[in-house]
Amino acid sequence: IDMSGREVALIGVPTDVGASDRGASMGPEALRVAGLRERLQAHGLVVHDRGNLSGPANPWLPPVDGYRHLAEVAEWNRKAHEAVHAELTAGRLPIMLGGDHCLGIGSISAVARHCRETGRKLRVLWLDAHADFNTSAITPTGNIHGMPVACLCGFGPPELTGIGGQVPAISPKWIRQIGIRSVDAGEKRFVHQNELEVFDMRYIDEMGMRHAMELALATLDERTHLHVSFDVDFLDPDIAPGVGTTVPGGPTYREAQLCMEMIADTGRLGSLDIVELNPACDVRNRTAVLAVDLVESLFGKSTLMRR
Ligand code: HAR
Ligand code: MN
Ligand code: MN
Ligand code: MN
Repeated sequence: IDMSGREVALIGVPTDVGASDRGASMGPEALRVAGLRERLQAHGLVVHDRGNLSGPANPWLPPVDGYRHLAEVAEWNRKAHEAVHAELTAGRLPIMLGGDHCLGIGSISAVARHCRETGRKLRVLWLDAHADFNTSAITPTGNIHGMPVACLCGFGPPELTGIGGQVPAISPKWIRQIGIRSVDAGEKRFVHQNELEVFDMRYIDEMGMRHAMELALATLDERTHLHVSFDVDFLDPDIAPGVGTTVPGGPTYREAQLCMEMIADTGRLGSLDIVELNPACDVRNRTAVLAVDLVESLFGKSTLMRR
């Protein structure tokens, strides 16, 4: 798949209001310092760096009624939604640089709206250690970065579920989760109840990344828009220490590369989030460099073998 000539837009969304560790707000700049723009350009992509959106400061308050910083999370997500939607409408491929994963609400609701407007089907690949399917009733923390998948499926406060003008924004049937290995007790029941398709680490251990991705990418066609929501804590912390919520036992370097390469091979990638990178936890920006390396593969970094 040759992506050269394709226009992409980098949208920095520097906030950590959805998390309980500070620092994901520095993610966009760390990805730029790691050479994201230059590496994509080297593959022939036409890159527009839109700089960073601005929004409310992190008030650093405890949760209220099961949500921490709900008003601030809603404001950042409304802004992310509009920015992502504008790029899609203009025919560009948006890459949202988070920021914590609460921003998946704004980004993916924009992609869903674009798909409604253009008669496309949507498939969301959620690469993460976490299912992010909590609600205010079951969250152990109140952190909204643990809730974006539930909010997108219509389970959440109207300030978040209503972004993009249709509730729910997406169906659980459109989602494939990969790399999952930390799910809270109530969240686990809710994931099963809603029949989310999850390729957890046990599945990847037993069946391999190749088989997991074959199933996650099955039944795509030329009308499918593929959105990848890449939470950097998907990766094993041995190779990716720069996240606030590390969970041991994640994909290795090669497993993660294969995952990205198989997505690239579909030729259906239409939008991307890179979230939860936390430079305050990183070691000399190595996690940002790794994330950029994986994103290159997502855009078809050439291998020697022609398949
Ligand atoms: N499940 C936990 C919670 O709800 C931890 C969620 C952490 N989320 C992220 N993004 N880091 O996946 O608080
Ligand atoms: Mn190349
Ligand atoms: Mn996440
Ligand atoms: Mn996560």
